[in-house]
Amino acid sequence: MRLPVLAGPAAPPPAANCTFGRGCGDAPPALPADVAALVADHPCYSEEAHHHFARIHVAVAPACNVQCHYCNRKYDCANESRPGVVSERLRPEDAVRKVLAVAAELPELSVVGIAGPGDALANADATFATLEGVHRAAPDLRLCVSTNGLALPEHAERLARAGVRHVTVTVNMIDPAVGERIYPWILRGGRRLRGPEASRVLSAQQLEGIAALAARGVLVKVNSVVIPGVNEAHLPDVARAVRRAGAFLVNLVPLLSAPEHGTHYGRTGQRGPTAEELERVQAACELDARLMRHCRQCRADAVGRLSEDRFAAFTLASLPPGPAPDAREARAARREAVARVRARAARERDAALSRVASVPAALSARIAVATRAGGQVDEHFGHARELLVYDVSRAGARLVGRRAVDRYCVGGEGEEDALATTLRALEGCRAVLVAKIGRCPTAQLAAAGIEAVTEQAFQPIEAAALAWFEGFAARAARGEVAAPPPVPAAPRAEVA
Ligand code: CLF
Ligand code: SF4
Repeated sequence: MRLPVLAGPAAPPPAANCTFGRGCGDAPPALPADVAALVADHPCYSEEAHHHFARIHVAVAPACNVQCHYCNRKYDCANESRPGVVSERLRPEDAVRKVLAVAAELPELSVVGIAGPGDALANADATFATLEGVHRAAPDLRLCVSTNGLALPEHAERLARAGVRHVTVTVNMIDPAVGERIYPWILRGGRRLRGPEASRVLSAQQLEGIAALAARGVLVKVNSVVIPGVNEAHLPDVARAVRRAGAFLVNLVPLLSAPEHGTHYGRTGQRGPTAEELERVQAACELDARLMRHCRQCRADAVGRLSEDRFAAFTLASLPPGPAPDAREARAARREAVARVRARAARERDAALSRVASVPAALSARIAVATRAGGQVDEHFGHARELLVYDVSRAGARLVGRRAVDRYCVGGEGEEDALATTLRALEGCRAVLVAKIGRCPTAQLAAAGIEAVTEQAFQPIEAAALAWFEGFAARAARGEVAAPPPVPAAPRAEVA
């Protein structure tokens, strides 16, 4: 099966009467049924799935064949994880045991990934032993691999034969002049290559590897680290090139960089992008590629849904002795239950869409949503550690990204500092949809021009966003909507 390459929606230029001076975009094109089935329960490939399904990363790949200026290998791979030491590196047999034990505990587990802490294919023996062991023991779990792509062409066939249907390749450049500023060296054929030659070889291997996987029916996601002043203007070219090679999805990952990471970029003061810069790059790349916007930059030993980190609860030492029970039936039952929840959410979204069909196309509004799980507005404002930000128009509610916030309610008291962080994270938002909120933060949000909305509590997010938008559009038609207030300082692009 040659997989279709899908462009994302091209955002039209903002209309003169657009409330916020941004275009509103069309609904993204629907996926073909075979591809939709492949992504339906993958929390990274499907935004909707990330509310319902979990992944586990098994850290069986410590070595790397590339040096990136944003990586210190004492920490997790910055491509697929946030900086932080991997708590335990695993042998393949332990990795399989851990996967089965976690799968017995978490019926929502759908994906097993290898994402470092080095490069999966620079540790090919351990990677394939793990993949093949998991596939034998739990064939219903999806296999996922993340790689820098240097060794991809020679492994593409074996990955496909091992049952891997999802591969992430980190592609930060196609121009060696840009690559020189990201990669000091690579190891290839027993030689250490430096300078533009290193980046030329890396880029050629990445594009060839992506094409080889796509030709074998593997869905390729490309992660591109956004590095201001280094590659951000070049990333639309990268998106075009990887799309041509056969990539399915592009994930623009903000650079994580701080002196304490001990990386070249951290030591030399290279900063990550602001939220505004990241959005600009996303808008430019979206013309050519379908984008992932819900990445959590997770650890190489992450466990659970993307919004949670349960790795500490599943260390090798904490696993129950003896073989784990076969939990395939429980996972199948969970998939069916999730399918019912999603079908209901789709019906409610479609009904809400029909109610806003006559709203002017140029009207859109940005809102934030507090959610815990299940794709609903179900988190209290004071408990939220992150907010999902959506642009809402008559075309639907489109995820823009997520914003980390400090928990406002600590020990029953409201934290003023936390509220200041939240207000910055809510830049440009008209409303925040929450399950519950106190009078004091409601008033402070209102003073900043942001409505706190509880009427949509426990409703599916898209339907809830559209229901709020219906009222907003009515107010806009009556001339009751003011321009959003300016916000003092642009926050850094979201990282967990
Ligand atoms: Fe893991 Fe990566 Fe597979 Fe997902 S993560 S190997 S594709 S199962 Fe997902 Fe984590 Fe982002 Fe990666 S949220 S860092 S994109
Ligand atoms: Fe680090 Fe990953 Fe780059 Fe290797 S490919 S140097 S592990 S970020």
